[in-house]
Amino acid sequence: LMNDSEVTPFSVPGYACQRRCTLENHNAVLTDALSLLAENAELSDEDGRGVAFRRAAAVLKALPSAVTNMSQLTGLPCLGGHSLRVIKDILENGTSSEVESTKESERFKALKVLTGIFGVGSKTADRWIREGIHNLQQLRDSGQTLNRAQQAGLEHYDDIKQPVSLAEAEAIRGIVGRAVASVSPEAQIVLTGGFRRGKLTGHDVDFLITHPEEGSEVGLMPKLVSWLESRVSCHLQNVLLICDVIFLLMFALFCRFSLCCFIDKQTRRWRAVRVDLVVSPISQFAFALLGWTGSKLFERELRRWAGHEKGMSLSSHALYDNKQGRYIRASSEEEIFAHLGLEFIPPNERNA
Ligand code: DGT
Ligand code: MG
Repeated sequence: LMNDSEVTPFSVPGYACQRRCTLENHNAVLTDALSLLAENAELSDEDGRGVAFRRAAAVLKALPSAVTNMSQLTGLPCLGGHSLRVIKDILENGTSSEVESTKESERFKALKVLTGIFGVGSKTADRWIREGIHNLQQLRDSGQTLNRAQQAGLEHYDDIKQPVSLAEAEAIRGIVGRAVASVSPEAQIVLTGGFRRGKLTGHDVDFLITHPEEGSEVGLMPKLVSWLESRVSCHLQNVLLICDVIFLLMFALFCRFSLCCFIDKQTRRWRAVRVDLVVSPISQFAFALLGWTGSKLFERELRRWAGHEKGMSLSSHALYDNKQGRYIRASSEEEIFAHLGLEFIPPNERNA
């Protein structure tokens, strides 16, 4: 009787928020393929299909070793027929014909380029494609009306496409930290998003700002904006090199803004980087920290777990118990996991 380890099926819990998933991925070829199909579905407004592929990829990311045989997948959650076909194709042929043809399709390429412009979503990109616009030059030549965000996005396209390094994120943290300290000395700023999960690069830099005294965070964002605008006027006065940041765009949609520009000290040239700033009252800080740390799928799964398994509603602001009809307070991420009946998962293991 053989007990071949190759055919011992893997076993993982059903929700990504029940699993520890570091950045170490033993199945990158498979998860890249499924992620590409997820991206294509999301760009085509098929969110259900997108989530299905994301969940399947997350299950494979959580496995302790590489999949070599389809029989190892028996009984794993979230692997639907479509995902299994793609995995089988890759295990048998080295590539998936569906993934390859998607990657090469004109529509996918155009959607990627156009939605790569800051401020352009899949609906806008789709409309442009139907009008015959497939690339940046065609967009520039088309005379389409662009809003302010999109204009800046188009202007800084190459910079924004380039990943942000941890060193850049830390430099920006220093700049924004100084700005925050000068408008509100007690306020605190935390790096969230992928960098908090241990990633070494990101598509943006995410910060969460709070104040130890409830209510004192009110008005913090406008003050921060004024401070940064005074730096812009310093730029206009031709002392460019001592002011290392200007914010190009501020989305005053509540307490959030993004897209900034700063000087790269080495090259002495401006570089645009996406920065997401969020301000949270201290009473909501733990929820905001959990909600803005990601990964996106981990967040989605936390909310699904809360809703389906616990009868609760989780957001980046609060946790609500639907049966008891009341909000549940928490002052740390650990407390939120405990309220949800989940084992605490530290940020570097939330890379679902
Ligand atoms: P990156 O930047 O490529 O390394 O990837 P992440 O993981 O930093 O993802 P990002 O920057 O898009 O978002 C960070 C987290 O913030 C993500 O897990 C979900 C959350 N998030 C993003 N956008 C929104 C939003 O509009 N509302 C809320 N509540 N959360 C958001
Ligand atoms: Mg990010």
